[in-house]
Amino acid sequence: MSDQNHPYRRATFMLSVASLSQLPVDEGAEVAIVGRSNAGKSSAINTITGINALARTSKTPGRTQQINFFEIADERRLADLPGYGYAKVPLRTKQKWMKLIEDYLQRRQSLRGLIIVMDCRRPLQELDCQLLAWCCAAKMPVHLLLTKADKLSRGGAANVLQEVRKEIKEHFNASGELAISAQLFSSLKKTGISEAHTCLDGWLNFR
Ligand SMILES: Nc1nc2c(ncn2[C@@H]2O[C@H](COP(=O)(O)OP(=O)(O)OP(=O)(O)O)[C@@H](O)[C@H]2O)c(=O)[nH]1
Ligand SMILES: [Mg+2]
Repeated sequence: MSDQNHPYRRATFMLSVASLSQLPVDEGAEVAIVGRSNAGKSSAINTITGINALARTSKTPGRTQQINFFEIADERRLADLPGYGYAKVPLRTKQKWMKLIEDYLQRRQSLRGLIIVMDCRRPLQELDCQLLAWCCAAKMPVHLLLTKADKLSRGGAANVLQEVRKEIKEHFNASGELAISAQLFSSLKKTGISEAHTCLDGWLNFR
């Protein structure tokens, strides 16, 4: 599929939910974008779809406090989850978000995979690892998007990618039976888009 003609450019905002009783019908295929607060999740959605203001981004961490759904095609969705781990929000709010994320992950039948977005300067933080461990236990496919790659030199970014792949192999996927992939990405420089599309194409059945 050529870069200009990908299905993601037809994405539209569906709805925003603050509780799981409001989730869209659990049918078809869905991919969730998760990660630490301020990692660049919403920016990645905009870059992947090529639609600038589709998902709201912010310099203030903790901007996305609800689950935002985007429809790519009939019964194919992306879900932008609230970021976890932001230190400055009150504990109760933090717990509420974490619970929303966990409940969503546990009950969502149409979930085909998780894109875990990590700032490539701070990959595999504690909560990322907790989430990865959960995915391994649930045999949920994961794609690690190491974003803000523009903040590192080319060689530095390549090293991070290599390190992350090594960590995954050693600590999370020793048997090699799980589908965990990783890539570099930059919303600023618009790099890594086609690699991300290839992953989504597989999960959302666009092949
Ligand atoms: N240099 C650079 N900055 C980025 C990149 N992606 C995101 N940012 C910046 O990082 C900040 C956070 O981006 P968001 O996309 O809002 O992050 P988020 O993960 O959705 O944040 P929450 O919704 O608060 O959890 C913004 O100031 C973005 O402009 C990138 O690839 N490169
Ligand atoms: Mg966001």
